[in-house]
Order: sequence, then C-alpha cells, then structure tokens
Amino acid sequence: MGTDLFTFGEALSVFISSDTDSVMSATKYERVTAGAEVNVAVALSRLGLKAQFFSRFGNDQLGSVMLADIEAEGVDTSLVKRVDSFTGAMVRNSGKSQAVEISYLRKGSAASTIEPADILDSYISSAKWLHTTGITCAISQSGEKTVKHALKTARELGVKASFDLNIRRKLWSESQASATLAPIAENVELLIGGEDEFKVVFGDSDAKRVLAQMNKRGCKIAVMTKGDQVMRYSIDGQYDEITPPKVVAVDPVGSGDAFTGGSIAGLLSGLAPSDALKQGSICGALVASMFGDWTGMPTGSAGLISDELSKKV
Ligand code: KDG
Repeated sequence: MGTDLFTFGEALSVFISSDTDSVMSATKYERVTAGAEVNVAVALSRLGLKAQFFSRFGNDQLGSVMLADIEAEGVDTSLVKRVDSFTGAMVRNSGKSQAVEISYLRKGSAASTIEPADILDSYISSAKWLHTTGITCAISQSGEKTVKHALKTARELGVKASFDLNIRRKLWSESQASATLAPIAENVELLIGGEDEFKVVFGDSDAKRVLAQMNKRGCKIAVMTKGDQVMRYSIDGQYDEITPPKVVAVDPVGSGDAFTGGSIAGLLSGLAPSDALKQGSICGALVASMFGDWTGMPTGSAGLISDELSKKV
C-alpha cells in the first residue's frame, strides 16, 4: 500500500527541565519524542494523510518508548531498524524565562549509522512525497550520503521532494554546513530555510534575490522563514510574502517542522502552492503556542485543516 509521505532522519528523546528554566539547576525533566523529520511525519498524519518514518533506533528502552510515541500518532514505523547502539537524546530548558539552550547526546547514535542501502527504491516509489533535512547530513557522513541517495532516487522516480536546510550549529561549523548543503539544495519541489540559513549556505539573505536564485536551481517553491515574522517565498520566479497568524509563542521549537508538514499536506491535497504555505504558517503558529514539538499541531482530514480553524486563526 502506498503512502503520502516517506521521510527519514534521527528521532530524539527530548528531556525538558520542568522545575527550573535551566539545565544547570533543574532536577526534574519531562521527556517527549521529537526530531525534525518525525515532526513533519506527525504533522501529515494529524492532517489525515499517511506518513512513513524510517530511522535506526537503538535496542534500548528509549528507542522502544519513542517508537510507541510515533506510532500513537498514526505514523507508520514498520520499516525502522533496531541496531546495537543507543538512541539519541537532547537535553534543554523550557525557555519560559530565558533563551532555550540545548545539549545533544547523539554523536555515534543508532540513527547516525543510517546508510544509503537502508533506503530501498520501493520506499520512495510507493510514496507521493519525500522529505529530508540538513540535520541528517550533519549527523554523519553516511547520513549525508543517504540524503543525497534518497533525493537522487526521488528525482529518477519522479517523486516530489522537499529539503529543509535546518542547520544545527552544535553539530557542525557554518563552513561545513555551507559546503555540504549548497550542492544538495537544488531540484526539489519545496526548499525551506531560515533567513540566517540562506545566508550561511548561499552567502545571501536578500529574500527576493536568493529565492529567485533557488527557483533557477530547480527548486519550484523556495521559502525563507524568519521565526514568527513575515515569511518570504518565490514560486517559479513569482515573489510574495505571508504574515503568519499572531499567537502567544510559548515554545517555538518544532514550529518550523509544523510549517513544513502543513505545507506539504496542503500541496498533496491539491491546494494552490500559496494556499498550502498559508496552511503551513497556521500549523507553525499553533505549534509555537504550546509546549512540545507537535503538541499544538492541529488535526484535519485529507491533508487540510478545517475551514473553521483557518478562519479562527
Ligand atoms: O526542528 C525541531 C528539532 O530541532 C528538534 O526536534 C530536535 O531534530 C532536532 C534537532 O536535531 O535539533
């Protein structure tokens, strides 16, 4: 049976300090499951589409509980491999009273051993859309090779793909990110990056200029986000902007993935690209208004949020 989305990457257990807003003083933590690609898979599933997530998880309890969390969201994890390693994690403060500071426990993790042979052509050919990110390129060389392999396969098979630059500065330097990601960020249906990420990868944060350049590189829909501020985009050379809905932002982590997931779902459901991006921006704002990477992600059907919700937000 086919799926709407196939995506892969590293899922993490995120430990968020709950008694104080600093890892330096906290003694209590809440654990949630997250990770950029799995967040996108959950977004599509919440909107009533079929999403399949692949990764390598360790043979450990964290791996088991995270898989249970992802499956509880209706995401298909049947292709996942369990390997003799540990499942990655991230520790952070809540960000209620100060900036979010993160630490990773992921170098050498199970997911960092993902390799091209893990992604069979049939995983991609049975999907309508492939989503990948720069994070998988940063976690290991085999991760980078796997992203390149999957995007190439999608192109050969005529499956639409998206790529989110998603630079994680704790995983690699800006010069490494630029050298690796610039050649990958081309010929995809949807390219997403933050203003600062375009600056790092392409040396240019002038939205009109750099987004037009992305269209010329074969990225049909190129989007430049800037947190909760105006989002700039260019579709086949046509530049425009969207002002995201205003919400009380509680936890912005995960909102970019909700934007991406909401936009992909809209595109798959047949919305015009600008309307799909508007739906994405509503999803992103709602996720930022609640704690956790996907807690605030709205539900919907056939890839669409309800009319009521889109009018209300
Ligand atoms: O996009 C949200 C992610 O940043 C978060 O879930 C953790 O995947 C993550 C990462 O690599 O930082």
